[in-house]
Amino acid sequence: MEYKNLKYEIENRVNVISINRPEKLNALNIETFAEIDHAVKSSVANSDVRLIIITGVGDKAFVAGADIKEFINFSMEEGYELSESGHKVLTETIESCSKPIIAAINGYALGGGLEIALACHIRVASENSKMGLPEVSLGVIPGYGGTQRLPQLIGKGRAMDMIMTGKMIDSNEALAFGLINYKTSQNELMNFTKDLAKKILSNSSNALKNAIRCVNANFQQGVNGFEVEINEFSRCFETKEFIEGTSAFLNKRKPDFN
Ligand code: CO8
Repeated sequence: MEYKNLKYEIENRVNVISINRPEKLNALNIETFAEIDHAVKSSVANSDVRLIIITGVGDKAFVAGADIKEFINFSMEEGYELSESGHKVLTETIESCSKPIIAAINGYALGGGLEIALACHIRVASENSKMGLPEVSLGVIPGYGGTQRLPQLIGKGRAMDMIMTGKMIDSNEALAFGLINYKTSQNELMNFTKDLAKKILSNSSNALKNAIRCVNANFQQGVNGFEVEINEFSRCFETKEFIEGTSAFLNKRKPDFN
């Protein structure tokens, strides 16, 4: 499919999805959001892809939030629908994705933009990045999971502070908080993220998929993550990748999981 607001590139089994509305600081309109959903699902279905990187086009913004112009006249019902459909994409398509997803944050990650990054499995940010949930300054609250995922990552007190002040934090503070996993220079962001992808992809895709499911289970209400782990652990046995990984170890060679 041709995307209007995304760049979609596959190289070395890594799919880079770049949100491409730089003149609007990559603000997420409904069309762009639907394209991200489609692009990630296509990559999951594509056996040539083993890992996904989401980033923004330009050197200023990852995503500066949901497109404010689009929801300015919304009714309560429309707001509910927007938030509910957004939750579905972030939870089912991104957070629960069976292939690793890394957010390469290259500038402003605000509101819905930070919420996309929070749903990804790992976050790398360039030193010029600014992250925040400024929704209360607009008279709304984070509507794409920010009130839930931010405290899960950085703790309740810090999340309350960020959400109530609406302030932006820089990549140093984000790193200290554990909001991002790695900080790089602006120039090195994509190379660093691709190197990280390479490292992850030297491991078994099947094991990665099972591990993602187990970690996510820890945050799902009513789900016993330990039981999920027992099941997912046992599912690894008798797979080709388990045989490859263990026999490579015993034969003192690197496993080939491609
Ligand atoms: N929506 C729409 N347009 C945007 C947005 C946005 N979020 N962010 C930037 N733009 C546009 C600007 O309007 C401007 O367009 P134009 O040139 O046509 O006037 C262009 O991008 C460039 O922006 P600026 O001129 O403002 O650039 P600056 O460098 O001066 O400032 C900022 C950069 C500080 C990032 C500034 O643009 C800003 O504050 N943007 C808004 C940030 C924000 O509040 N984001 C949160 C939005 S709300 C949200 O994400 C809710 C998510 C939950 C969804 C569920 C809702 C129910």
